[in-house]
Amino acid sequence: MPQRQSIGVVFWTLGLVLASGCGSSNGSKSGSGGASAPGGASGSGGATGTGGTTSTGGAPVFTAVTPCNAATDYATVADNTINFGMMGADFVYMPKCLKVTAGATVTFKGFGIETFSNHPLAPSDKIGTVAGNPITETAEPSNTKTFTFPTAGAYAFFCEFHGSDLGDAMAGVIWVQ
Ligand SMILES: [Cu+2]
Repeated sequence: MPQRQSIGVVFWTLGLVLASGCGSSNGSKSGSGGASAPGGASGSGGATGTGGTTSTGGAPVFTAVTPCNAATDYATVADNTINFGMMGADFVYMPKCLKVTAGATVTFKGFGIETFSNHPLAPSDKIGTVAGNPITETAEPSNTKTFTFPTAGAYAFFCEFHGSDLGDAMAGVIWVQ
């Protein structure tokens, strides 16, 4: 079977080469030969998905995720840092609703002596974009952790001591556009 497949790929590639190498009149002829080769490049389970995040205008659709239920709740900050344990605001993330562009890194930073031991960080598996949330459970005695967000979505997080996976109290959302 692997041999048949690789032969198919060779024919397909050959068809592609011929198609691109020839003029437009006989290029289509070569191309059709390639497309019918066994074990070709066609696959199932393509990239289309349900419940997409793009609107007709192409801009990301806003999705309300507790506690960030309005698009205007989201802040942008120059260093993409979410602080926690700030004096006078010990049990909140600042900002709790952060907007970044796809590919950005976001740093969670404890103020002063506050660490992830005091405020264990976790991704929500109940609200927002659950699949592929780059945030991983972090409970170590350090106060800085950085995550990269390659894909658009609304990624919810919370403090396991002072928040909940439903977005209550010490919790927030990173909206990646
Ligand atoms: Cu906490």
